[in-house]
Amino acid sequence: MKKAIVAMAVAVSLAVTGGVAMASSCPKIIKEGRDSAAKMKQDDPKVKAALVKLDEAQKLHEAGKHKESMDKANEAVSDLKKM
Ligand SMILES: [Cu+2]
Repeated sequence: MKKAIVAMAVAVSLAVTGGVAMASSCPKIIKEGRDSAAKMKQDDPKVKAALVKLDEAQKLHEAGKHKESMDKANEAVSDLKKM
């Protein structure tokens, strides 16, 4: 029983630190997207669409929805990489 409690405590602390790492990852990915978009044609509809996604990611990050934020930001970054 004691082992189970220790295992749970470890799992919880891993989840917490993982959450913190994720929270600081969104701005990094958003910045990466903005940096690559800045080097491209600003009037390209695909660049504009990616920037809209990055704005959404920023809002999601501020709302504390880091998982959704990172998904959006990664989507924008991979869109930009395809160009
Ligand atoms: Cu975040």
